[in-house]
Amino acid sequence: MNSHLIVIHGDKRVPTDSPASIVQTTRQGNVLVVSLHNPPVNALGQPVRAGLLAAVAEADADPTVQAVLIVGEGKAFIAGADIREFGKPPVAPSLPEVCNRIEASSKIVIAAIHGPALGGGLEVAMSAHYRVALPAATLGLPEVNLGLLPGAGGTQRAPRLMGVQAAADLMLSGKHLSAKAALAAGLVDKLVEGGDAMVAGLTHAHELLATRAVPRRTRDIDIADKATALAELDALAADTARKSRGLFSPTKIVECIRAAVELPFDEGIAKERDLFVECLNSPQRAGLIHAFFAERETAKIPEAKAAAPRHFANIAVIGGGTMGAGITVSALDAGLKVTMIERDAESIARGQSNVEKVYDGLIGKGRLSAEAKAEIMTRYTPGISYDDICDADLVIEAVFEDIEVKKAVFKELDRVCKPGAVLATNTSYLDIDAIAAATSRPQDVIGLHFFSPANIMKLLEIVVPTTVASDVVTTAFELAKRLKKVPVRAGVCDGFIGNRILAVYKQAADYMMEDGASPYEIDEAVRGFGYPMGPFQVSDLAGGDIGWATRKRRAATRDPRARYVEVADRLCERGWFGQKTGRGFYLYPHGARVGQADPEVLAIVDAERAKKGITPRQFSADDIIRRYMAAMVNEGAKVLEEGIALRPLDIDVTFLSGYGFPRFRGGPMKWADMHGLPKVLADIREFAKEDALFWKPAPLLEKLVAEGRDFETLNKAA
Ligand code: 3H9
Repeated sequence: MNSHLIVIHGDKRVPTDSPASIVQTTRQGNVLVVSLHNPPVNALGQPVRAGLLAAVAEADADPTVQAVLIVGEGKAFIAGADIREFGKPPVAPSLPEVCNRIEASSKIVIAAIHGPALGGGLEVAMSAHYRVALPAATLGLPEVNLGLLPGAGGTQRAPRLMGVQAAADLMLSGKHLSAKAALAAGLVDKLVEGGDAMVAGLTHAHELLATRAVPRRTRDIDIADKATALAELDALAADTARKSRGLFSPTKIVECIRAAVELPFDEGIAKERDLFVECLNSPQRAGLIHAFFAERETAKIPEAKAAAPRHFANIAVIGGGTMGAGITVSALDAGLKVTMIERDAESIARGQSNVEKVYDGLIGKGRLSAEAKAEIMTRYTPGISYDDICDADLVIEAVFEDIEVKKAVFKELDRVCKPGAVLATNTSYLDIDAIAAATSRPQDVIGLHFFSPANIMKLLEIVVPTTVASDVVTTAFELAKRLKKVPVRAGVCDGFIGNRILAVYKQAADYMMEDGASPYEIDEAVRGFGYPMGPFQVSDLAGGDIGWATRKRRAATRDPRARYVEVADRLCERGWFGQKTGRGFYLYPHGARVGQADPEVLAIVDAERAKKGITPRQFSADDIIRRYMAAMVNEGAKVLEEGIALRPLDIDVTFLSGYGFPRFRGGPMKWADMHGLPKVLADIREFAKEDALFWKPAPLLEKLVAEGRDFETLNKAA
């Protein structure tokens, strides 16, 4: 018995320095089985680390132990470091220390992997001397997705086990390898088809002991052909710097791998530690980890406690245009049956062809077989009569964005659909309370706002009208899960969460354009912030006519005192709707997808300025971002205080998943917290000197600043 004092609980022996049930050691003959039980995913929190350290010490001190087997209970082997600990003061023992101790053990150590072995989880496995996997195992080093690098020896051990290129690919992509792929890559020694981790691990341990196997330490493996590896790393470093678009950790990962090739193991580990700490302290880590948890929080809604989802298997989609077809593909991909309804034979043929086009595209790229497409299409039924959907469990309307057209559709749905069917509208702006009121069953009506292309975009705004039943809301969240979407609960208002806030920061961009910044300067500044595109490029991609229709619809209710920029209207009047017409804010000669600056657009902007007597002034990239973000955050705060969004994190996820907001900044509200709410409010007050109506500070923002709080306090309170 060693100094960590092992207490006997029945046949379970539990280290006293870890909570009783988290790390358990059991003797199976001469093998010490160390099983981790830290639900939900066996993350390597402090008690787990302490328990592992104690278990190895126990094994080393006990001459009757000849092998150690590490297994995880539940679904995961180990999903990595406990992400919730990052940003808090570190508590010993550190994970690198635990991994080094496992590797140094005088007894052979085997890891038996039956589920996710990710990040620190794979680092533990790579520190073991032997690895066996079951078919459901997934192995990866996804730290890059959290703004980190593998910091417990992963950058040094993975290249030794699987080669420099494969290890770099694993770490830079963050992808998870299947058990088979991990075997092929040399990450595991053996794939066992049947049984559980304990049986597979014990069997392997006994086989190893029978052959008198000794500890086989990954640190002792030589990296072959170092000269070639270093040349490959030079190319990789250049490629990574180009592709990582402002991300911090990918280039550091490459530096660590270089250290693995050039330096002795312990020096490589020291280098990895330094660079890991740099990543840990970077704001990108905070933003990316916020995004990770926020995406899991949005499904936690008040209705979940009150009501189980309704059953659904048969979906109906009304409308076969771009949106309807995208929604249909999304549902078919999730294994659901879909009936698509259009008004006549010609329209439904077009709808079906829109669906088939998606699959044919995948076949063309070699990502789908013709047989797989045929199987998918057996679940698709075209129809031109509402009576064809009397059995549908859930209907999604995706017709023309006009309230009267939508109300007429819902009257028909009310007439034909079975009692209890969920009736959803895909409107992106309209009043869903009014649509619900057009039926005799407003409790069944909800908004499902998909984003285009609906089969690809992750965001699904679930818009909850006042009259809807709780189980309809939970059904919508269940559907999102089936479709692998990121759901966000929103209340009813013009534009819900996303488009409402978008309309305001787009306005701020228009004001800057009229006051002196060119649309190209604004787009460049926004790209520099981390967006893939600027607002004027987005407008050209979406089609200028869409925004034009919205502006016309809003014209009657627009505050007459509000400033209105007419540049986009001038372009639309000329038929310049963006990419699809060959010009918009940019020129797209010969169908080009990347636009060129257009002097005629600049002349139109100048003419508009002159008309209003505006003398153009300079805006730096920083000026542009300050206004752009202040408008976004201020409207976000208004959306929160009106209860349109449940929590600031719901706004963050909306913009991360649906509007291209740079993930490493965590979302607009997280950005505001990190930037400092007092600074955001001070900017708004300064801008209000020019236009007090537009730059009216949200009372919630003022309140938070006055109380010294931030948006995170609201996330925590919810
Ligand atoms: C790392 O290891 C750094 C080291 O290299 C160096 C250290 C020095 N920690 O996703 P799910 C929670 S960095 C804490 O819904 P699934 C999650 O929030 C880490 N919590 O389930 C959720 O909680 P709740 C590298 C974690 O079945 C619950 O578990 N590892 C962690 O769809 C269920 O999660 C990664 O990046 C964690 N590490 O997917 C892996 N992981 O129920 C991150 C999960 O309260 N994890 N939670 O909402 C994943 O990719 C997925 O969670 C996994 C399961 C595939 C494992």
